[in-house]
Parts: sequence; C-alpha cells; structure tokens
Amino acid sequence: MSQLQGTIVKGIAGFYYVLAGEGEDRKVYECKARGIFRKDGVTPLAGDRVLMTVQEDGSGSVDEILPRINEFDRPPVANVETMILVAAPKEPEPSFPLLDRFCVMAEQKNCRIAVCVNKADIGDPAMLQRFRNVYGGVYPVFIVSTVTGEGFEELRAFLQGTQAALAGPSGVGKSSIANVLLESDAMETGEISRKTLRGKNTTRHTELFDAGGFRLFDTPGFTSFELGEVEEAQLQHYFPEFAPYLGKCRFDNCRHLDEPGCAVTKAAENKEISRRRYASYKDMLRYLQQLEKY
Ligand SMILES: Nc1nc2c(ncn2[C@@H]2O[C@H](COP(=O)(O)OP(=O)(O)OP(=O)(O)O)[C@@H](O)[C@H]2O)c(=O)[nH]1
Ligand SMILES: [Mg+2]
Ligand SMILES: [Zn+2]
Repeated sequence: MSQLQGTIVKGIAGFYYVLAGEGEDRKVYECKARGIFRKDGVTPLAGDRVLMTVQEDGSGSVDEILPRINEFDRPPVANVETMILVAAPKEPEPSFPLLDRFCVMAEQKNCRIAVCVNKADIGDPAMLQRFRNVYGGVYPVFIVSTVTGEGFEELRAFLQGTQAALAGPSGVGKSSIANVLLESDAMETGEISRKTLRGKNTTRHTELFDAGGFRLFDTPGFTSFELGEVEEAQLQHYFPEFAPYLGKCRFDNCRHLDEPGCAVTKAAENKEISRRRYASYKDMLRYLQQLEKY
C-alpha cells in the first residue's frame, strides 16, 4: 500500500476517479470513498485534491480531501482556479449584463478570470472590438475561433499550470473550445445534440480533463448562479476596475449609485471605467437592494 496525492476527475455512483502519480505512472485510479466523508458532511467533488491509498490489487481509496480554494454547487466542482468566461459576438447574440453576472460569480469565488470571445470567424470586427473595450482594462481578453484555431496559442499559454473551467451561456462554444484545448473530440457539441435531439444543453455531466500542463473541467454549465448570494457591500469589490476609486467618494458609505461626489460615477463619466460595466454594477446593486425589502 502506498499513499499518493491526486485530483478527483469525476465521481460516478459511489466511485471516485483520481488522477495521480508522475510521468509514466500517471493514471486514473478507481476509488471507493470511505464512510468518513459522510460523517464529516464533506462530499468529494470533481477537482478536489485528495490523499489516496493504492491497494495491492491496484484499486484505490480516498483518505482525505485537502483544503479547497473554492467550491460550486451546480455544477458540483471544487478548486476552479481559473474561470474562462466564454461569449460570442453572435449566435447567440451577446449579453453584456449576463457576462458581467458571470464575472461577479467568478470574482465571488476568488477565481482568476479571463474573457474568451469565441466565433471570431463570424464576428463583426466592431463587436469584437467592443469586447476588448469593455473588458480589456479589467481581465485578459482572448479572441478565438474553434473553426480557424486563431487565439488558442495565447489561451493555452495563459492556462499553463492551472485548473480551469469554462462558463458562459449555452451555444457560445464551451465544449468546442474544450475539444480544441484537449486536442480531442471527447466533448459533445451542439451539432451532435441536434442529431440526437437531446435538447439545448448538450453537456450533461461534469468531468475534469488532463490537458498536459493544465486541467480543464467540462460541465453542463454554471447556470444556477443566484446573484442574491452576493452581499450588497461586497459587490463593488467584484468589479476590480473600481478599486482605484474606492474610498475616494464624498461619503464613506457611498454605494456608487447616484450619490453626489461619487468617484466611481465620475470615473464612468470620464470613461476611465467602462460605462457598460458600471451600468451592470448599478443594475445588480439595485436588484440586491430590492431583494432586501422583502
Ligand atoms: N462559426 C463558429 N461556430 C462555432 C465555433 N465554435 C463552436 N461553434 C458552433 O457553435 C455551436 C455550439 O457549440 P458548443 O461547443 O456545443 O457550445 P456550448 O457552449 O458547449 O453549449 P452548451 O453545452 O449547450 O452550453 C456548435 O454548432 C458549434 O459547432 C466557432 O469558433 N465558430
Ligand atoms: Mg457544451
Ligand atoms: Zn461612490
């Protein structure tokens, strides 16, 4: 028996599949989770770093879950170090407010964030530029196409050494991007869904894939994010471009809505920060405020 540190790549019906070992010995072990997790109320998740024991017969058992940097309920994953927020210039039409909600979700979970605009091959250059204008000063922006392959060298370089997930609306090309990054066609994409008439959300289970140099989740999507989970006073901190202006408003408790002497409002007026992003902030804060009333 020997103990290894590894990463859970998926869990199915009481078994956990753990990627562990180095070099030639790197492989996936089938492990039965021990009862201890039920007692502690901790459910192992895809993405969990674990200590495991390899038995004589080559099977394994998960002994301990190492501390998480974050966890999500739906999809049930842990340790999303990097969140790639995927959008498209069309098909589907982009929604900046929706993308900003995804940004807030990922900020709240302390992910390193990048914006990835896919379908560059069909994108209007003005729309692609709009993404750069809105997000360029805030996050790394990658303009890619799974059809032409453009932009992937940069995206791959960005992902080196990290455990990453793709999030964004249905149909923007998350599974297609995963296929390119993993140099496989393991992930089901929209084309197949049309053939099998499975409906819109093609990806139905969650699995962590080893891309050699980084790991990538493919999941049915981070759709269930409830903005209500965000604390009102925290929201401003989830817009990293506000940081230089915080503490410079006339009122200490400024919410940056329409208070006089607000440094954030002024920055938006002067186009030092994106007005589109500032509008998203205000919409989200107002939404949170009206939730509080009930
Ligand atoms: N023109 C163009 N089409 C693309 C590109 N990438 C993906 N598509 C197409 O967009 C559709 C949706 O792609 P998927 O990869 O299934 O999208 P998804 O984000 O995984 O969708 P869900 O799993 O439903 O959330 C498919 O028909 C793809 O062939 C691209 O770079 N350019
Ligand atoms: Mg998909
Ligand atoms: Zn203010």
